[in-house]
Amino acid sequence: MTILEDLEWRGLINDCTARDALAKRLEEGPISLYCGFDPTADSLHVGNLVPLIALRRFQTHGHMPIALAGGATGSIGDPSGKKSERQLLTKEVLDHNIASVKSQLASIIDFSEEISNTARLVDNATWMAPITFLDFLRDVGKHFTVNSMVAKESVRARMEDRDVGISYTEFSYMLLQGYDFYHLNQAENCELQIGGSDQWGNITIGTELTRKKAGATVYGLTLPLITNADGTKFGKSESGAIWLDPNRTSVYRFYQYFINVDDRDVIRYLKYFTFLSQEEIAAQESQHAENPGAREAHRTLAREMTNLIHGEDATNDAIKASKILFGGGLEGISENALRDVAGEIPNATISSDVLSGEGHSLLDALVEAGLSQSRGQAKKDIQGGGVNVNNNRIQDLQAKLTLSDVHFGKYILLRRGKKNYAALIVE
Ligand code: 383
Repeated sequence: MTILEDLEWRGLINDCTARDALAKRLEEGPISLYCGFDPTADSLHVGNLVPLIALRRFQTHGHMPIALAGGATGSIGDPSGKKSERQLLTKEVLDHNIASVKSQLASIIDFSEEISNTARLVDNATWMAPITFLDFLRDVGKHFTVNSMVAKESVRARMEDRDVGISYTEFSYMLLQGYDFYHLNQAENCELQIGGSDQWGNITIGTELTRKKAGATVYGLTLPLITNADGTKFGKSESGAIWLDPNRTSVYRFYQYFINVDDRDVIRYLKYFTFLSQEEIAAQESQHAENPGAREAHRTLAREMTNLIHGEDATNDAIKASKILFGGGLEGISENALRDVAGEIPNATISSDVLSGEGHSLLDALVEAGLSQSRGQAKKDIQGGGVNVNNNRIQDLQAKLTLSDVHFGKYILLRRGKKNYAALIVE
């Protein structure tokens, strides 16, 4: 399969300029292509993954991906898909965001020197910052009529909402992105820009500018914006966006997000996000149709995604943490996994002095951790056989918690019934 056939089969082509000519060009030999990411936060989120992973798909087919971090464009703010004007970021915030986003970009595509089509990372501030306003107006602005610019979806939507409007600053954004494409074509021989469907207007400004200024043909390809079958926004959970940075979204939550995707979405997402082959996905599809309750396809999706972003060790931790929160034993758990478990459930602190020597009454601990309303209730809970310490059932009313119950010097896991967990954090 060619790269375009692969993308097509995965449902990843939304729109494309001169598709046949692009197909022909791709057959002739490797090309350089790019996708841009603005450092509007200090982490990318799963919504950025489709184009980023697509860069890697092109790379696997021998092409040369360029990831662009928008040091310049990020200081302006893309109006595409935004209902209102963005808050300008301060220089300090931008610098911090750019550094973080750059390192995330570098984790998905292959930057190793050994391969001939090694990836590149560029920052548009490098070439944008030195350009003067006058030069920009003369060399770039002159090629576009305001008439055509206001017709672009990103601007039109904001012009129609008269109360909100659009600043001259954001209005100019498309020209900055357009200039990037021209620049990368001249400097890096870049011939294709990809992005989400929200980027179509900005991408076609670039193809047009490159044709007008250099007489060169370059291509644009957009990928679909992902929608969940239930109509909710992909990549958002109750607690906000699913970020790639594990400090913002724990690896456990990241894994769980994909485990919990709607049954109707799981096969589609395997196609969008993983590198599994057509045959492998077909096998997942028939398994899923036969026995959806086994959630094999979900597990595959969650594992593949977590592996890609966080690596194998963290993925195994997340799987282990998931098992524990569904009643599994703590054997072989790593400190990170247990930390993630503790982060997901209510907790109470307990001093290590209380646990030393004789230890601390489990009855009291259940009350302190908020799992039982009173000592009396705690007794009933234990007698009923529903109380677990570190997921081992305890039926002795006299049971004490001691230092030997503490994992990694810090955690004791309590559970009442099937689902009520609490962590005792030892201090
Ligand atoms: C900047 C300069 C360029 C080319 C692109 C850019 C960034 C672009 C943009 N992209 C979004 C972003 O950064 O704003 N103007 O958050 C998102 N992308 C990708 C994809 C997506 C888009 O990073 O659809 C989702 O992730 O294109 O919204 O020369």
